[in-house]
Amino acid sequence: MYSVDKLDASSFVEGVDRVFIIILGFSFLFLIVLTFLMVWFIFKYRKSKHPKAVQIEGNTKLEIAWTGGAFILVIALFFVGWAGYKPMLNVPDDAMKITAIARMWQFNFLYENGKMTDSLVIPVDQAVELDLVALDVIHSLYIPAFRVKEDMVPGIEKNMWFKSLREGGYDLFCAEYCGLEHSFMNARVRVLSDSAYQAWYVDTTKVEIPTDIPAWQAGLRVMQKNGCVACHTSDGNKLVGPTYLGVYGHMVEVETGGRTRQVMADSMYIRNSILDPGSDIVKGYNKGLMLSYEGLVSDEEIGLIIEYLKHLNN
Ligand code: HEC
Ligand SMILES: [Cu+2]
Repeated sequence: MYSVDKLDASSFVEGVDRVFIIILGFSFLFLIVLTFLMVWFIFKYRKSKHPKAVQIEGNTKLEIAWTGGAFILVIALFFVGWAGYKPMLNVPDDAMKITAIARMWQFNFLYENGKMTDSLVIPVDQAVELDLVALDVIHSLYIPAFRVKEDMVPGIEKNMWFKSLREGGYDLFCAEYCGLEHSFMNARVRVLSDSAYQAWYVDTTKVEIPTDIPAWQAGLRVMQKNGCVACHTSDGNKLVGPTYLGVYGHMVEVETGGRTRQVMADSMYIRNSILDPGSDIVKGYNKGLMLSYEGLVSDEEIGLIIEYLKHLNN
């Protein structure tokens, strides 16, 4: 079923929208008043009525009025904005903790019971605190429907919190340009009823891999889910990383601890490339771009990835 996301789904919506609407209102007001004055002055002081230019020296009262007026307006707007912003700074004590992990170009969410997902699943009416971890470069976690956005900076501990008031699905974006596939770095927020959330949370079985499709297709699914396809193609083109085409079962030139050597790309090598990508660096590529998938991709899933790589060579 097709439905458009609702755009007001957290307790911050009111405070943020209020200041937005007020500023927008003043912007329109000034647009109309200034445009009117401009047109009116053009008409009033046109050349045929005033052939000789006159120097006007200024008007102290007027200047005090608009300086003072603008000052009061801006300070008032500050306090309206502050009222909307302040609740975001105070994380409630009963907030549920989830760790958000960003890497080029994917989000993952780690729950307190060890569950890991690529969409953020939370219960409705419950304060949620996200610990923000960036593994490689600066990202930014943005959920428009919740009116929250916070940068994720490698090496700096940051957090954010929110409380969703409405069940449903919402978009989550990376809002900081973080490289080639930045525009595809997004995820979904799923807000569930309390009981649905509890049922989901206690189910710690690994994400089901469909068994009714060939292993190589399941392997491709695993790679799509983990964002591998952002850096690797299957058609022979270089992206951030080498193509998967023709890798399996062939010799690869890699740099291991500063020494160049040839290795056979067998199952061991593929497994090692996924769990410890920094040990063998494929010649012509940079170290440190691909991060370890230890804990994210299971042995079984690596098996399926290998089936896919084998399949590519047939
Ligand atoms: C941010 C980009 C990026 C992502 C995401 C990424 N990789 Fe890589 N990958 C690279 C780069 C760069 C290299 C080459 C340097 C190296 O060997 O570490 C590489 C190397 C590899 C190799 C060795 C290829 C060869 O030609 O010898 C394999 C296999 C591999 N990646 C699999 C994966 C899998 C599976 C995933 C997802 C679970 C993945 N990669 C996600 C960038 C990425
Ligand atoms: Cu990003």
